[in-house]
Amino acid sequence: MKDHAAVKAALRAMRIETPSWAYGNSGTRFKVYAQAGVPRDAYEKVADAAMVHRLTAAAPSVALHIPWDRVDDYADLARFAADQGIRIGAINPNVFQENDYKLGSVCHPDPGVRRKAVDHLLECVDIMDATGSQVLSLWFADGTNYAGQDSIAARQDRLADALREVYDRLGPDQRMLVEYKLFEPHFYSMDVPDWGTSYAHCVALGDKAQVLVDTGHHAPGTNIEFLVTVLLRFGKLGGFHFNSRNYADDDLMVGAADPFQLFRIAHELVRADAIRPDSGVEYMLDQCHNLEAKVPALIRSVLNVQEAVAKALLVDADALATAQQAGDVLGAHGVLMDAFSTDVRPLLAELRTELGVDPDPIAAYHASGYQQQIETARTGGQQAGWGA
Ligand code: LRH
Ligand code: MN
Ligand code: MN
Repeated sequence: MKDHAAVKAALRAMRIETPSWAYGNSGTRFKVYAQAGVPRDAYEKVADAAMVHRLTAAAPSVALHIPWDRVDDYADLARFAADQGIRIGAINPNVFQENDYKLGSVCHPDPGVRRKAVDHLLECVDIMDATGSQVLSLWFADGTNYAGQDSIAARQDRLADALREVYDRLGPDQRMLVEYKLFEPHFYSMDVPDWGTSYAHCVALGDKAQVLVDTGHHAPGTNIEFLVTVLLRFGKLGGFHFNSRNYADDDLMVGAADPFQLFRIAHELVRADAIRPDSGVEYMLDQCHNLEAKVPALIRSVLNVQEAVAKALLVDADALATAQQAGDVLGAHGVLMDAFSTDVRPLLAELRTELGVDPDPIAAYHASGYQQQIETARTGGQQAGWGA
């Protein structure tokens, strides 16, 4: 049996970043559902993120999406976050929601549109400087719908040029993470469809460029823990956008559909000692909560990640190595399954008590009166940014 104190120490150090956009109203392609009490601006999103951190002691930063979270004074927003006990995490530029970007952003055939997109990315590095953020989180909706619509090769060249210009603008402590996505919004070709494309561009750029794995962005059946392991091996895993999927980019609560997949990913991360905050791997959520209340959904998501990681930390690495070495297939698999089958909730409750937070953060949220408070105080909440 693994030493519980060591497991708790690792969990105590682990940080999970929540996304500002998960606090806003969202929906499906067909309808955005307004909820009472959702934030009206970036400050209120930061306040909600701080509430998640107060209750979990595990989510000390919030990612921003620009321009969804545009404010007059980013240093002031960072100060507000610090007053609330959290900090600004990754900055996510948005180059997918203007008419100009219909045919792409940094890969657009028109150099004028490309210039506009790159200028926005550079502006986001300025926002990193102002907020103290060290992570630029890039995702491009660029692609084509029809064979022959544009040159795939030329688009790769344009992508490389844009990434290079932004990379060269990064400060010494700043990194760029390049996210990929199999399909959507484009259906014939995406310009960064997979981790291989992202990896190749990051290698060409240098050490400050790494791959971002969004767990919802793969073909069904993709072995995500395999690609995570390969990226870790080459020092190119920059971070995650955690969420859960059944069919496509569902953006449901991490660990909801397949907690075993999350555990398998966590096992590879623990094996590589990548849970530590200084490991260089960012643990971020990328979700939207269409039906459920947002703040408790984010709390639940943080708990789901902690549960998967706790189980992974309980894997008896020596027994596993011995079984693997001996070619004991069932024995090795059994070691993993023993850990996965462990109920880690008591251990996590104990950890929370030690950290001075309620052992049941969701119950604590409902008892706190926060939901009633925001519903009374906030009217006309902001849409997360996308949707109908
Ligand atoms: C794209 C994506 C990307 C965006 C976010 C809102 O599907 O995963 O990370 O920035 O959703
Ligand atoms: Mn994402
Ligand atoms: Mn996505």
